[in-house]
Amino acid sequence: MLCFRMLSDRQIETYRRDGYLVVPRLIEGQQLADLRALTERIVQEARGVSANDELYDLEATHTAALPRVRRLKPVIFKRYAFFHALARDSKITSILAQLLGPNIRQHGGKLNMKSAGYGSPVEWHQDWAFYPHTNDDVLATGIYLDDCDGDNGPLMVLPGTHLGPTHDHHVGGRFCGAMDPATSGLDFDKAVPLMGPAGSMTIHHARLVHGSALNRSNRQRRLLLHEYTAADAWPLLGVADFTEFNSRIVLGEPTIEPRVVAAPIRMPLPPADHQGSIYENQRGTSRRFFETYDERVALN
Ligand SMILES: O=C(O)CCC(=O)C(=O)O
Repeated sequence: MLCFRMLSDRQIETYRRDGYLVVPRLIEGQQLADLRALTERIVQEARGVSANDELYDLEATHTAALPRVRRLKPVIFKRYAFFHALARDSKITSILAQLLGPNIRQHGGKLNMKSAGYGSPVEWHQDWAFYPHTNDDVLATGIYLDDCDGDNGPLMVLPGTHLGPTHDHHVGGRFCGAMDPATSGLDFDKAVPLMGPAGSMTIHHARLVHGSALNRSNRQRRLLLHEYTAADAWPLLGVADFTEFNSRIVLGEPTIEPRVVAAPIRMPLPPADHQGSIYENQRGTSRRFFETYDERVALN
């Protein structure tokens, strides 16, 4: 008999109140080894790639000879059976069902690398600012491929902010995918790092303010992010391909009856000057919170 890890009532209450959870060691053994091996193979295949493409988002210091990959893009879920299956794994969906209900769609996802010594920071933001929906039963999970502690760039969250406003993620009238830390009115000293051994899964609500710092350690930190919605949460930016939209149902059934629940919305329009991954979008930011690799090198 298959036996799934379930959240306790207390964990569900904590998620509703604080907007996040960590489930330690959800992915283990051969499955974790396969995840790491496939990721390493895809990163090695970036040798010879000289610019960002459909699969790779590259560090500014990447060269074709010395591959430095910052992110594997959402196409991994279509191109690799392993990633497709993991996003639907019942170990994950049985937990999601407790938070989102019995019908769930994968919105997207990616695998963020934070390479040892230089892995890029991600500025404070709310995922909701990128993909508002008709209701906010929307969250992201993150599976750590490596042990993650305070030194190798853990995902950091500001508890309870999923119940507050949707912050301005625009600069000069264009979306930039990052909040201005100086005008947000938030106390970033209250940020909580989400840490755990490899295979642990973080969960954060789409409206929760989060970000992560430069990796200053000599250990990499890779995080496989899956974005999920209740099936009746429909994206306000629209559905381009209905068959493809329904192909992303990971649990239960699709619906053509979106549930509409009021939540603060700002549309991510007009699009960012540097449209692409969050790292590209955030190049438009006027004020940064986290130190960048270049700043660190200049200081030393
Ligand atoms: O990789 C990280 O630490 C944060 C990633 C994130 O928040 C995002 O890509 O939306």
